Amino acid sequence: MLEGNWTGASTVPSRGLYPHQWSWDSAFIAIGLRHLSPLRAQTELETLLAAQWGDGRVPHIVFNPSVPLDAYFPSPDFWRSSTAGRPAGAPRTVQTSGIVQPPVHALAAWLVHRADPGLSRARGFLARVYPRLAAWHRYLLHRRDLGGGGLASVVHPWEQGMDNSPAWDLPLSRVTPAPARSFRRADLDHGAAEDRPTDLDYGRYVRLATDYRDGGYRDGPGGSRGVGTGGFAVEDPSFNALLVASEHALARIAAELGAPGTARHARAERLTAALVERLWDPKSGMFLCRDLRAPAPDGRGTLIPERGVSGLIPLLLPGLPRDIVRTLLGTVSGPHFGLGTTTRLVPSHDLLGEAFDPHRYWRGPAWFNTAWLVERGLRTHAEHRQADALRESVLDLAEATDFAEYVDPYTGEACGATGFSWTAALALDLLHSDTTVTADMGFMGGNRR
Ligand code: 9WN
Repeated sequence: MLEGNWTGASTVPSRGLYPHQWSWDSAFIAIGLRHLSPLRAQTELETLLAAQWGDGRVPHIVFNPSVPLDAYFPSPDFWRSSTAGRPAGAPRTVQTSGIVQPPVHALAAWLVHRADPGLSRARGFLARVYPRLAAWHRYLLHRRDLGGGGLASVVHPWEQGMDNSPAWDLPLSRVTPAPARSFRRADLDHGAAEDRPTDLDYGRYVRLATDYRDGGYRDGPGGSRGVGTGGFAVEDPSFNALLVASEHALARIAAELGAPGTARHARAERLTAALVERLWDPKSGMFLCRDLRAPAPDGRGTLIPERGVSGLIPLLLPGLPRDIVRTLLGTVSGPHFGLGTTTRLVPSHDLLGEAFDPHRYWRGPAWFNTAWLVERGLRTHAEHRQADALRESVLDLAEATDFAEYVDPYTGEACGATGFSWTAALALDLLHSDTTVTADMGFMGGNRR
């Protein structure tokens, strides 16, 4: 399947629905591909990073020029990266989107390197990707610290990767939708309308992206009042936890290249502390998103009262305080997510939440990338029995659904596209994975320092 979705320099998430290169998909794909072909895994990341902008951002889509414009919306003529994105340093020769996706890339680069260190050294893989990854993290930590509290913000639901999560309903309600007749969705040519976001949600996605583009993709200044340029600014636990994991990976990459990684590890620890300080909600027993645009007297925005799988992903971090780990473990298997009791894979949204829908995009179904992240998290904290069970479910369901994009969390019924690349890649990774990792090592391998 991964062979079939390979285009020569990268892998499409799915042939029909997503016919270009996507940023966080490529990172997950590389993590699986490393077991088949370390060379292709390296190439996957190199192709993505070659489309990096001058300001450091790694675009969420790199467009394939041979795919017709109407195959996916929003297409290159919507984003206009090489013109509207010039002030932010968009490349001239390749068309991209102007928003980002979660920073899984340094983590992927480190894991890819470790799959075949000899090939990696011979090709100078880490030496070539390191400066780009460092610039990418700099962009997120400086230009995107819109709340001024040390975390990166997302300015569009597509940036966080869980596009239609009920967590966005409140911040999106303040965004005036673009008129439905002003754009044509392509996703409904491939997916069932009742499983996909509504037209109203799409109108809001389009408005936010249009405004960002028309402002030259400029990011707002940081500051305690959460001032940015657009109508949507959210601090998300999964996005920031992945940034922490990637910072630790970058430290290991630096050390491998002969530079000390200590400062980066220290930065990752500070980020972890900011994550806890700004997003941990003891009442919910998990991390929540912070809406920086919500009016609040202290200017810090407010926590969004929706439990999404995003709030469980920090489990990935070995440096999380012990009491938080214990609480999170209870939440994963408790009534809101039901892992090991009522659900087969971790649902994307609270089973007991009003918005829960087992089939609609990111409003309840289970995805394989979040299952993989939770499995790695359980493993990191030595919850091997639960991790083994989740690993089995991923392997069973990936095969039984012909590598579905996502599944009904209760029944495992296939939803969305089939032949979905990260489903195959991450199942492959779990097939090959080390099931004996310890909290001290984390799943990245090697000592933490
Ligand atoms: C918008 C490619 C991407 C994933 C996202 C998923 C979906 C796109 C869409 O597909 O988003 O980026 O058109 O819905 O939500 O996580 O990266 O697989």
